[in-house]
Amino acid sequence: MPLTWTELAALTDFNPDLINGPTNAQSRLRLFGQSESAVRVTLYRDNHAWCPYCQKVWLWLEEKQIPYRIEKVTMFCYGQKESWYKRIVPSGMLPALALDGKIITESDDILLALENAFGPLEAGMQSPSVLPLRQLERLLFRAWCGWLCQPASWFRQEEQSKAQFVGVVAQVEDALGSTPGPYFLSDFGTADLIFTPYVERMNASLYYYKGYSLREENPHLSRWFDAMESRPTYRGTQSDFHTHAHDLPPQMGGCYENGESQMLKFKHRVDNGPWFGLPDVTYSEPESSKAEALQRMIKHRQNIIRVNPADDAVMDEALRCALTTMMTGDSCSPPAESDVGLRYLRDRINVPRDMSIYAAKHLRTALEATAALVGDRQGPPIPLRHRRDQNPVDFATVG
Ligand SMILES: N[C@@H](CCC(=O)N[C@@H](CS)C(=O)NCC(=O)O)C(=O)O
Repeated sequence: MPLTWTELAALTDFNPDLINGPTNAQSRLRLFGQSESAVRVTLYRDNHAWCPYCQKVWLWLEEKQIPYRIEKVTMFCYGQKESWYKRIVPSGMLPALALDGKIITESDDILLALENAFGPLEAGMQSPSVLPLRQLERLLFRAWCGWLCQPASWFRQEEQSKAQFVGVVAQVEDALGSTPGPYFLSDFGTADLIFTPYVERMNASLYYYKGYSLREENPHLSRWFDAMESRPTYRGTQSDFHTHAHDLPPQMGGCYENGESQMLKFKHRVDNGPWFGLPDVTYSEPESSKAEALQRMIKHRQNIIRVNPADDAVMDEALRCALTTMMTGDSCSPPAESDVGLRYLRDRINVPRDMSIYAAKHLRTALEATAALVGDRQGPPIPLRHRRDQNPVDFATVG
């Protein structure tokens, strides 16, 4: 028998301090122990924490502990841009930053303005040591796009695109290997932030679409990822393989599978589990991760059940079954036919928007184990050209 919602609620006391605690995607105001009158900055970033340029600015503010507000905006690929945002930024592009009331767009210009106002994060954007690394990051980005986002054709073969990318990765390895520590320069700083968003997305997408494990095949990058994961700031913004594998196609205009056996194996694992042990995270799991997943499901359960393709009463019971399994370890048979609804939800958990990486692994695992008790049907496929299945208006009533 599944636990009731009241019984489940008694199993979690997860209640993070969103204002002064560790970096958290749900925060709307960050004070770092200062008073609200100290706030000079508002960051406009995308609702789902998918936008890589937003992640760069977000990390900078968190690392420098600058008090700021967060306003979340819809991206074109999953919904309609808010009219209040278009009045501030007519193109609708993200991120944007208000600094002392002045709006700045373009992530690099935002970082420069923040450096002017608050000082750089170690070596800054224009530093002679950072400039060549910024160029290397763009080179890596272009080589990644050339491999991931273009179909193989008579003039552009998969092997060539891969070789080009691996060649630039070798330059990144050299850059990382030339410093004694794990970071791009002797200390963590701006250069690491510049690489973070896309290297995270490369790690996920190349694993899923190409069967190539960036983090496991490159020792210096592996050490860099581990060092990044030692930082609570990065942990708070970090996504998982499942989220990126499915948020990137509409943002990038398509991601192309190579169909190789390794790729098919990796893809199957990202979609169906086991999620523990994937090279999207290596730090030790925090004790609170199951309680976190449970708290997030309890908070949003009404909307989660309403938008699910399964009947509301069926999904209510099925979800309680999965959560009961996650918290107690006991298996709980959900209603017949609930496999589709459970897998629909499994596929729409977003990291870090909804919860942190380990919380999501527990929840996906429990949803899959519970679904498997009643069937092997998958949920409706995740769209590739848009993600309007993730339109935030469906969750607008809960803060
Ligand atoms: N060069 C810009 C690029 C920003 C950019 O491409 N932002 C995308 C999201 S990642 C965007 O806002 N697209 C509009 C939308 O998707 O709604 C920067 O560095 O800020």
